[in-house]
Amino acid sequence: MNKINGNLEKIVIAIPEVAKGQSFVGASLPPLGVTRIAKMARARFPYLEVEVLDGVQIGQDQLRGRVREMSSKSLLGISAHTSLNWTNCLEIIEDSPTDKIVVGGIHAEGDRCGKYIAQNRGLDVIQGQGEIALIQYVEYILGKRKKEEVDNLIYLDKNKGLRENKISRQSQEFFPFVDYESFLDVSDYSRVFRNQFLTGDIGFTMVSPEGCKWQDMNKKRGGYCLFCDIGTEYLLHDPRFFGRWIEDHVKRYGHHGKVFMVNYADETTGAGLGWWTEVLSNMPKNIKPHEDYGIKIYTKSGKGFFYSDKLADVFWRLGVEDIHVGFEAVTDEDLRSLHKGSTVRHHERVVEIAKNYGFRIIGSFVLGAPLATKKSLEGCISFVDRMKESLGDKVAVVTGSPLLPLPGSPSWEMLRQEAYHRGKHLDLFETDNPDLYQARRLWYDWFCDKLCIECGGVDSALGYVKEISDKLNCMGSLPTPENQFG
Ligand code: B12
Ligand code: SF4
Repeated sequence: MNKINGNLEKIVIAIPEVAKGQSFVGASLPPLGVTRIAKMARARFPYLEVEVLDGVQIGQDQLRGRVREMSSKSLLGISAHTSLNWTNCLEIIEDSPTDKIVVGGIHAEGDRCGKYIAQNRGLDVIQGQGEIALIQYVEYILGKRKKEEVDNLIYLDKNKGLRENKISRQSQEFFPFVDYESFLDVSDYSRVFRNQFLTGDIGFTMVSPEGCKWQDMNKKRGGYCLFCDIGTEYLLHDPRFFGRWIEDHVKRYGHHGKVFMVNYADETTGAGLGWWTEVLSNMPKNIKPHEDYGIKIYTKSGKGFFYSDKLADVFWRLGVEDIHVGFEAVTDEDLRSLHKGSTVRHHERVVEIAKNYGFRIIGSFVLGAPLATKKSLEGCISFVDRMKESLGDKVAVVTGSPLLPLPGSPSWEMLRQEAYHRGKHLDLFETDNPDLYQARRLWYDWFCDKLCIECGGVDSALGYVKEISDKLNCMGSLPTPENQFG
């Protein structure tokens, strides 16, 4: 349990790297979320030292060493930024010389694993946005606020009862832009970035609204991609914000070369032509698209999502160069079963548009739709072949990943229900540290029946999927980044 004593000198926010299956290659993008909470904490408590340790950048071993050196007068903030780094988070927590610990990040959302983290390990958890919640938590540590007054906090009360405080959420433009350089050496990120596939010298995450527009638009029709766990209500930005964000980063980091904004916004693509036209008309005139900066966007195919020439034209004029398309599957049956809301015709339309405007494509596939067949998976390879015939080297990167059910996603929920129905493997769902590779195996066993029958069992089906995945990963003109989960 945390000690409240006002005896606090330092706040350290640590991001452990992903635990399994990833060879350490260094990070290409500095972390937006934790650097922003660190900036806000520093502004609020100028007398405290605030440090960010990015284990994705320095590696887990070095991170462990740095945490061991911390004093007991520090607060350790742990970022469980994916369910896949939780094992490494636990390792860091075990080593911690301080008992003032708070956990945040995607994996620590209440309905994913946050409640289990508080209940089973007695740790304090901040779910959702951390900017204001961390400040309130530090005030609690300093004895200036009660625990029940810390927004977004999940914790155990004196009687070991689970408490979940109210969740508050702000639109992103409420927060300041991040000056990464006052926390991290961005030239280290830039070095890795240049070696990777993106068109620019230095890259930054630019998350536009949070949540997913596609989910919100399709709530009534059950739109929520089977493998995705974003699941937050969508907040649409003020379109003037977009240009200001880019301008800020060009000014701040332009001395490193061409700035590349990586806009994780398949949701924003769904905001439609009107919204994007407003973004374009509000772009500052002193920064030049394709020269001072470029943009990569994440999108899916489908009406409203990268479908019309008009929208593509706006994107090009805004500076978009790379398009990451979540194709996921190439038969209408598989796409339907993944709740993707796209058809093969929509995929073909994306290729046409990329050809017309010269966008580079990064295409991803999820291999494990319910009732997928050998033929439907092999189709992904012929689809990429056809795309290459049309776009040549502009098919920059291709990735094929076996479906991994993540806590909080619809596929996880299907698995949980099936487990209860069968009365098997229930323990997988009653922990904060589920074995995700076992979950994947069960997914194929219970839901990919056709593939398992064709291949002669779940192990051979998984072997076959790996074969297709390996082939796809070699099909782009540039090397596939190593952190794809095979
Ligand atoms: C940008 C991004 C990346 C970038 C990260 C760049 C970087 N250095 O930041 C890259 C491309 C590298 C990446 C890689 C991966 N990612 Co990613 N990524 C995202 C994305 C799109 C946005 C994250 C973001 O910046 N959000 C905005 C910031 C402001 O929020 P945030 O980071 O969540 O942080 C806030 C809170 O969570 C909280 N918080 C976070 N940490 C802490 C710590 C403390 C102490 C506190 C108090 C609060 C707190 O406060 C922050 C501010 O509000 C999310 C999807 C999404 N919309 O969130 C997926 C997402 C996080 N990624 C995901 C995954 C799976 C991965 C990979 C494992 C993919 C893969 N197969 O390789 C890798 C892991 C890489 C690694 N080595 O660790 C999943 C995680 C799902 C899960 N349950 O595990 C997500 C949710 C997407 C999805 N649904 O699939 N990713
Ligand atoms: S994968 Fe699907 S549910 Fe997830 S953010 Fe993209 S469109 Fe939305």
